[in-house]
Amino acid sequence: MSERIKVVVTGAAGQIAYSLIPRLVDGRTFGNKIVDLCLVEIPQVVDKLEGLVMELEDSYFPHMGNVSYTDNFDDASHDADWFLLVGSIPRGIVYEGKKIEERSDLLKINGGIFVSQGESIGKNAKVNAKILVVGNPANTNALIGKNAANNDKQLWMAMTMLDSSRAKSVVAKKVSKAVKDIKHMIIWGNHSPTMYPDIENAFIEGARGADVINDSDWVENTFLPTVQQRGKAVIDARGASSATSAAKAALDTIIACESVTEDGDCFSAAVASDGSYGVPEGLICGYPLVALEDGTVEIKRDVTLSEFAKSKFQQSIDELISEKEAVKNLLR
Ligand code: NAX
Repeated sequence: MSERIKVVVTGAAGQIAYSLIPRLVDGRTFGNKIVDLCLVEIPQVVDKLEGLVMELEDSYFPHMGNVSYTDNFDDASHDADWFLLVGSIPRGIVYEGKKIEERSDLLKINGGIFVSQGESIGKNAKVNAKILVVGNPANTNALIGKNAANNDKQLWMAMTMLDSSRAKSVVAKKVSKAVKDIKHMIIWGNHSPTMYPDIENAFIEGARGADVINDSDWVENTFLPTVQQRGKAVIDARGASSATSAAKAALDTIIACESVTEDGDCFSAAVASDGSYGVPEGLICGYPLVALEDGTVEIKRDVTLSEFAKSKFQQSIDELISEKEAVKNLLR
């Protein structure tokens, strides 16, 4: 009999989830495992999920197990293996009579959500559960959730895979190669415009980016701002934020965690710092990661950063420190 896995998705009626959820049960992301889905939404929209469940049933997914939906995250969290925490309140909406424009307001509102979700995960989920926070501000939401969960065996991540895929695409175009030829693309720091996509340590057909791309003006004035501002560019062009690419990045993060990382390669996500690369312990920071044979995920510690890279990375670390300060009342 095939192994079963339980996956909880929040924000299940949102646009990322619509692209993400069917692909969780398509037999690719989790291989042969039977995937039980538990979809979570806020009470105001939870009933809409009936329609999504109907579509999933109508789609002929042989690997789909039980599908349920709820507005009660605590109930949903029991014995779950994976959590995709996509749900959050976006910037620009009116919340309790106030238009949410400032990152600090966003941090506080969403932070509150992640305290209760973290507590439920720590108490109810599988001991080795993996949690991927997509909802922004993703790193600090993950910091709050992990802190509330207080369960060090569970792996809390914030998504930076989309930034890494964007960076690979920009480099591939620059050197006229395919995206599959660009590997080891590390996103250091925060999932925000301060992130540092590390072109110097990327591999372009096996050669170091620093040796292939000898154009510091292009790196500083084209590559970095293009990747850092890509989310905004998509919003400007599409009139809505990235959805299908964000869903693909979440799936790629799961696949990267579920399969042993190829020798010499790494993948990108933000995890709790253990002090590696001088980042204050506990901050959820974008790092190079490797997935090991025993199913655990570790920070890759042998990457050398140039002085230029260190100064860019530091700006992002400083931002993470100030975000932590802004939510300190939500940390135990
Ligand atoms: P949508 O507004 O389409 O969907 C979000 C859904 O979350 C809504 O249906 C809402 O009702 C639900 N929700 C809110 N609070 C919830 C809660 N407490 N429990 C369960 N559900 C809840 O947004 P969408 O475009 O799907 O984006 C979702 C999040 O991803 C946003 O915060 C967005 O900023 C973030 N993104 C993160 C990215 C990353 O790389 N880390 C990239 C894409 C995206 O911008």
